[in-house]
Amino acid sequence: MSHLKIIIGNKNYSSWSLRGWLSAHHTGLAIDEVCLKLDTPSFYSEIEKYSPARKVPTLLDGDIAVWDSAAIIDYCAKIAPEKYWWPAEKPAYAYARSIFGEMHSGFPLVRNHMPMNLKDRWQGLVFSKALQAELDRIEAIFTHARLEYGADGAFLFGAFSAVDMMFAPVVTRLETYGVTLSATARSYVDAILNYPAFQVWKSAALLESEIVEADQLPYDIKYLG
Ligand SMILES: N[C@@H](CCC(=O)N[C@@H](CS)C(=O)NCC(=O)O)C(=O)O
Repeated sequence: MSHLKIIIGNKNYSSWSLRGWLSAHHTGLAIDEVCLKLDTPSFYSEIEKYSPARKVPTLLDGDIAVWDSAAIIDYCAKIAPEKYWWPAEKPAYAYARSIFGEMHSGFPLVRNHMPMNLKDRWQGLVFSKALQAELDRIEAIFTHARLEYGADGAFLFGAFSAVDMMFAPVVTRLETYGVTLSATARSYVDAILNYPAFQVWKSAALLESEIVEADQLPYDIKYLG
């Protein structure tokens, strides 16, 4: 039986960690958790003990280390194959794999200009054209997946899957930065925000006291509120 340990960053800020943590929890296996504080001198001396990439999240399964959030999701699917990770039908699977990869390697403006911060909340923001185009693409992805493949549940492919783990951090950003969404995309965002495992993560995030990022808007966003 696997004994998992997940090394993560601050729950309020570490978007990549959220993915790894959700996937570890999805296995249903017992998990120990080590939370390293981002942007502190001890982060690097500590993370070196666990990960050659020196980044969170890193998953340990006994003496096996897996780093990178997508690799962790993949590994968790391998050790808990009885859980739902991917849709079975070829068209849904192809779309799921494609948007999973698109999220992992894309959306640079959303990543850089809309940092995850679960304690923050904005309304009345206007985004640059380029940033808005990325947000529109995310909304289109949510809408297509929900309408084509999501009928069996509230998530992109029905029940909570690997793809929802991948998109969960971006969902929190849509909420934090008050992005206006269609009813279909909004219902998906609400499903993630109300998902019990995410609620556990968020409750812990709200108790954290560290401030990692300055509370100011990046240049790709204007506040008109
Ligand atoms: N591609 C990696 C990125 C991981 C990553 O950049 N993690 C950040 C925290 S959210 C980190 O460890 N930052 C510390 C640093 O880069 O010094 C993944 O998907 O896990």
